[in-house]
Amino acid sequence: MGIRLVLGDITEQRVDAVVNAANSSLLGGGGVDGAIHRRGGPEILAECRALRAGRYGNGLPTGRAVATTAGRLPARWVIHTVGPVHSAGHDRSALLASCYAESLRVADELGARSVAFPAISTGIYGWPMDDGARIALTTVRNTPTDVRDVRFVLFDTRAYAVFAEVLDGLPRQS
Ligand code: AR6
Repeated sequence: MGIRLVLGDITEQRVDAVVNAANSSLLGGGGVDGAIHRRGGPEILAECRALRAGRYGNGLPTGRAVATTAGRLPARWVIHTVGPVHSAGHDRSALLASCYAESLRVADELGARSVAFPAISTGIYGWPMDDGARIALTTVRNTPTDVRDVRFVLFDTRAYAVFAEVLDGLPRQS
């Protein structure tokens, strides 16, 4: 599997699946979530509402992932995952790692070969970028998957530089 870093907007990525940094309600929000629903149109929200009316009546738990259509985005699916809110007192890293691993598991179920990830939890949910990048890159590198192309889409040059430094420091793949 190849990992690439891209500076840009995740809603513009031509990939099989785009991952959304959602919240448990699945009903939208700000940041990546707001951008995906705005650009993707109402079909995505309609499927999210259907999930809430069915399997996820109590919302999507933190660390889990579920797929919908990508609506008008240049992708086939949106994989919604719920990152943990950063906490100075509690180590929630395993939940953040789970977002990446579960998203890849859902991508495999869909048959997706290319997936674009945002830096989950590093915006409104307050996760420090360097730690968020380390968890993102090590989890994706170590998760067995049929996905061939994993793209991290970073919104600004600082996030891109942090991801690039962490990626450079990872042990080479065997
Ligand atoms: N493309 C790529 N990256 C982006 C984009 C974009 N269009 N927009 C923001 N980012 P956030 P979270 C970056 O806040 O921290 C929502 O309200 C951003 O700079 O989108 O997981 C949800 O509904 C940051 O580095 O997600 C939840 O309530 C990263 O994406 C909550 O926010 C993630 O920022 C989730 O918070």
